[in-house]
Amino acid sequence: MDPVQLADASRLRTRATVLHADADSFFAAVEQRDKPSLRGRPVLVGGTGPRGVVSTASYEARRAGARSAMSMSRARRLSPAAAVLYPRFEAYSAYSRMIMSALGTLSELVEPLSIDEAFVDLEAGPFADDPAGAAADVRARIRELTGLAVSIGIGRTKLVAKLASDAGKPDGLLVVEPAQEDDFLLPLPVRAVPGIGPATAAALERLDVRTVADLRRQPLDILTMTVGESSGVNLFRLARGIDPRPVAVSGERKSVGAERTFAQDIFGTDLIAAAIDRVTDEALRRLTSHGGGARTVVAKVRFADFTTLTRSVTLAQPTAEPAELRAAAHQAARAAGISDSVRLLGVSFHNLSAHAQLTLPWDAEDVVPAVLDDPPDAPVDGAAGGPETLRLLSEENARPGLDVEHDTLGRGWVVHVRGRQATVRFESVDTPPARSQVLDLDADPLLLVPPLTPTLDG
Ligand code: TTP
Ligand code: MG
Repeated sequence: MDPVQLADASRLRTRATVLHADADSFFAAVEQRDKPSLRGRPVLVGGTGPRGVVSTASYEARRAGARSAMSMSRARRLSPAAAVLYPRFEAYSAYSRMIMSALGTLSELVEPLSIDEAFVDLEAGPFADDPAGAAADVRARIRELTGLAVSIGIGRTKLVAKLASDAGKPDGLLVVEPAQEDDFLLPLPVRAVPGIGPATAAALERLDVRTVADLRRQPLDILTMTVGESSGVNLFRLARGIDPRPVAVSGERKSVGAERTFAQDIFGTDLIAAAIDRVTDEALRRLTSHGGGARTVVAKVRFADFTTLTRSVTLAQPTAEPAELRAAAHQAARAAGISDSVRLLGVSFHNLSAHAQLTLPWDAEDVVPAVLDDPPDAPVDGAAGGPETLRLLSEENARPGLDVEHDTLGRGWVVHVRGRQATVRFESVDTPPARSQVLDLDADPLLLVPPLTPTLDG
């Protein structure tokens, strides 16, 4: 493609009608919402063990230098006053659903990118003539429904919309009109541009290219020689704000996996374990090419008599770590109670997460024993323990931030547990902030409970 043709692609859309929304410090903001005593205070969410990694830091903790993907120990040193909390994915998913559904009122075309982020094509809805008004309304609506701040950027392309929402953070709304695009883009550092990773940025730095303006001065052949043909063409376009990608309701994959029917039925622990490994290898290859990690691993087993069982294992947090996923696949297969000849084995990954690889490594101490869940379609045969329903809080299963309930004191969250002494704050989304209280778990048992989550019908 010659440069003229490349530039033509930019004329696809003439108005700034691509909207990008991204919640501010999402996990930490949900924690501050659900835990009133933490509002306005530094919060770190992530692995809480000695080798844990930060998933996100509240803006109060960011002011002290704490960041996503930093080791938790370093973040704690930078922000010693921070509350350090273990992630509660159930709560984040519920808040995410609320945000996505509010965005759905703007247009039929909503493309979620991650748990707290989506593109919306305003041309496909009633607000194409008033993008800024639509954005202000939806931000107010999301705040009312969830209490969360979502930053919004609007531009003619996905590239500009995304950069604009970043530039407006926190709690920002920035519309970049087509005529302002160059003024907005040219001074930005190339590292800020989505799609330019650290390796490409380093290669560009060797050409003295640091800003988008520097990048725009590079001829196409220099770029393709430096970073290869397709990345070079891509950089050439990005530098000119050319991004013809449409907002697409992505047929987002719900799962990836692999299965194998054997030419001859197999039996025996070793053979079956080896077969599980081979099927898992294939499933892992597909997961890797999908990108990201998974939280639930399902094993499917068909016996010689054609009865088929599925069993799943849900991990405490999504992971892209092959060893962890493999162990879960074996655990799920064992739960199916293989004792007979097997015709078919399948392994699939569900609850896929784009961020999983960034949250690694979780420390061994962070790994809550996997929950075995019994899929509703699976015959109940007692081979697998059913889903755990009632769990009493103890030193072993305690993680800071988890929800608990007391007979008379009501709902609260775990600060920490030492021996049989639990420190808890009895507060929740619409109570006043509470002081921490120390309870003796023998006298005052506490139940671990699922988060109270916001719902669309109030
Ligand atoms: P982001 O939107 O990248 O980050 P954020 O919402 O915490 O902060 P902001 O958008 O204001 O800059 O990611 C959304 C959530 O995804 C984040 O709250 C936690 C999770 N996450 C990880 O678990 N690991 C990571 O490395 C990153 C970047 C995010
Ligand atoms: Mg965010």
